[in-house]
Amino acid sequence: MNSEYNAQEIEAQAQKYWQENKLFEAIEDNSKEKFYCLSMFPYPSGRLHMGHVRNYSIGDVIARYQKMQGKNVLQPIGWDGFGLPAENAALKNKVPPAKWTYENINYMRQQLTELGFGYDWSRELATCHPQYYRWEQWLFVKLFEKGLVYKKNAVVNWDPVDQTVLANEQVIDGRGWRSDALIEKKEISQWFMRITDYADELLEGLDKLDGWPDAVKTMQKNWIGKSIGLEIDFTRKNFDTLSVYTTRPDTLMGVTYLAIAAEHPLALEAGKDNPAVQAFIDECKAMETSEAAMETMEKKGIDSELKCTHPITGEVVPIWVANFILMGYGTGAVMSVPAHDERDYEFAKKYNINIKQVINKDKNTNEGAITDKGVLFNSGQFDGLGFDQAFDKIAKTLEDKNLGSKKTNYRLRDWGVSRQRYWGCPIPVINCPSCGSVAVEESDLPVVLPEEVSFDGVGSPIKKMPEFYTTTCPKCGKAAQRETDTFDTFFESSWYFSRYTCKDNSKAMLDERANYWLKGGGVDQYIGGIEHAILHLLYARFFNKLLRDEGLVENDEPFKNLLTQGMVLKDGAKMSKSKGNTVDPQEMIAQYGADTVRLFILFAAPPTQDLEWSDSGLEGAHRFINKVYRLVKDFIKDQVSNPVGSLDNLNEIQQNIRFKTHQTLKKITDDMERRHLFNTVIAALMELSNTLSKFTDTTDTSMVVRKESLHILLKTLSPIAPHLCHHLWQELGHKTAIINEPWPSIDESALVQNKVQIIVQVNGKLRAKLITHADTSKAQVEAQALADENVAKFIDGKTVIKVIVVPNKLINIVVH
Ligand code: ANZ
Ligand code: ZN
Repeated sequence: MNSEYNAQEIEAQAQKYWQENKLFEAIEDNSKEKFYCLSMFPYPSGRLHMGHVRNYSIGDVIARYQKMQGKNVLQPIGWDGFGLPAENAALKNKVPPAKWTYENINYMRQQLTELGFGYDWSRELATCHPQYYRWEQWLFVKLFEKGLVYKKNAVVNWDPVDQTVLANEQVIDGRGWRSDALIEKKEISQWFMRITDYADELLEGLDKLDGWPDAVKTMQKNWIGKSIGLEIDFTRKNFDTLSVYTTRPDTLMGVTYLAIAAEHPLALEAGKDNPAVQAFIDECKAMETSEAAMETMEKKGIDSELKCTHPITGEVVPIWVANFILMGYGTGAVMSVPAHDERDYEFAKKYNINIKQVINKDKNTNEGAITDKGVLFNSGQFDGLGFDQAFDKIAKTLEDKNLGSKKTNYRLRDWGVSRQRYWGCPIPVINCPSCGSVAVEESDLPVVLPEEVSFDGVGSPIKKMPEFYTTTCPKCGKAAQRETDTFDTFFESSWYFSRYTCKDNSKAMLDERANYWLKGGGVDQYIGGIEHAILHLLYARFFNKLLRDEGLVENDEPFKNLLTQGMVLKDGAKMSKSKGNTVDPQEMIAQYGADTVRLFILFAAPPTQDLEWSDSGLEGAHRFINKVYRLVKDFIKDQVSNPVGSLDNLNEIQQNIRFKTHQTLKKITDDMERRHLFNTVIAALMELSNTLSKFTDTTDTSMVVRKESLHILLKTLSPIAPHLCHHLWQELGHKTAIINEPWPSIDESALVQNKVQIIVQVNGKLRAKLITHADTSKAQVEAQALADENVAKFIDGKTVIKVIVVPNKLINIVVH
């Protein structure tokens, strides 16, 4: 028997045992409650980083804990295989992206194994395998038939020197990453998915996601950005109209100008006869169009000299062209109310446009726009109304004149899924000169991405491979070309969690097993980074609804509970390669063992908060692991034979040990289950082991007490430090694996501290024995005695004359 803790040996043995006994292979079983525990799958970048270790340690503790609760647990893992880094690495190292990716997967799989994560490896998948992506091509074809995908022009980054489209990451300060050329905006035809058809359901579904952090739900809500307003027509000459979208129709009587986007048809029309307007439009074209940039840039505009008529007052209103109006939102035109909107105020001040206040009489526009809602004035027939009344009455008035109607708008746009990259899933479409875009026939799927390619970084190799793209049209049979764009890699990560349930199915995308694992609200626990709060989680929710409407799954939502873990910091900054402050998990595992690394990372902070890396913290974790090891080894040394004895007659010290043990168990069960506070679980177990290390008594009864406590310590520590606990459990002589043990149950009677036995007499004769706290009050002891069944029998129908209490010893009830 080794007397020194040897992490390498213990961990290799435990991992071998789990693997040989297939302890984490999940099988569908309707007689058991299922628990699907999922951590966001990694991008195979080459090596695990500490953020991964944290994410996967949290997931593993939850999965192992739920298994000990008797649930049928599924914890799968796989690889988010496609993506740009593989292309960059290919260029640098002269290996095809596929080869690089598969090599990384092999290395990282070994790392995950060494960390002891309880994955069902039989379900491992990589999204860059044709057996995976064929099914998203299949789904795309279905959606194509349903009209849920369509083609539209969209802007891309165009490198005029390399003659290629660049990803946003490849544009650095406005220049191409390789060519250093000034990047141009270019419009090309791309594929979109109608996520906006699901905007309302995606929004309303958030209310039912009780297991999600509020912050994430708020971010999604804002991203969807539902707003209810009016579309109002301002008439122009020849009965033409200019429609605006507003959420504040109550300010209609304060409109002093209209503002339209530079791309608005009316602006283009004005530009034809007005060179100054045209020059302004050209200037706007060169600008960045992201919403964030729109917020911060200087507000500029020009009077188009066109006019229109106010729908209520009939007054003439000037039309301006402005750089902060988005063509893609509402109608691309805004009724401007400088008195009540900050942007309009800034603009009106700059260009000397009239400001007319119509809300909140008691406030003054000298200091800026008055944006809060209030009572109308200066508004003719609408004076005195509040926001809701004014909204309704103005809507009604305009509807009657046929000059307006209620309208709901969303900030959410349809999802552009085309990428002009190589290392992605080919979009299964054939472009025919006569038939247009035709979906690839189901029987011809998958469209396989060639993996043996020479990669020079200038554009996608498949765009230069006639052997890939020349084909015939499935409709008319004429020569045609395959689509050479690939899907946005968010496509793959939007449904991988459902494919884990049946990844061996070569006949269908999903089968009944998906419903088994996803029933009751989807994945039971999803764990990942907050950086995925919006896009990944929204796309996954969207895909789940597409799959549901295709009849492939029953649940409405994919993730029932979501935990977003905090970042891993070093010296206060996020650990990252670019900052050069990373700690390599591999080195730490080699030095201390996986259990120490897991324990440290779970102990250093609650899962949802940021964690500061600390070498001394890691050493502290290591000392604790060693301490538990020694505790158990010392117990084994003290154990002559299998300790037998009862837990009924304990002395005070023994009682205290049991009290501490069960009190700890009670606390950590709650912290594990409800709050996921693994750091306080570990703190409580450290305290318990301190108590136990001082209790070295070797009497039979004490050995029984020690054994019970050690069992509880090992079982509850096992989700966190699984190798150590697996090893020590077997050292204690068990033939079973600790991971198959049920979570220990709390003995409430052990939680009664300082127990004393009190003799209850009636007229001097023994009638009962009570167990109570040593410090129980006289009145309470008396009440407890009188409530005893046997005592009641002897005082029934008699009068109690006197009750004598000898504290902690005796109570005598005198009756006659
Ligand atoms: C008049 C008004 C008065 C407005 C007022 C606000 C305050 P959400 O909630 O995001 O839907 N707007 C409409 N279309 C726009 C576009 N294409 N580009 C820029 N701004 C646009 O915001 C709706 C409000 O944003 C609308 O209500 C409109 O300005 C502006 F005191 O109309 B409002
Ligand atoms: Zn054709």
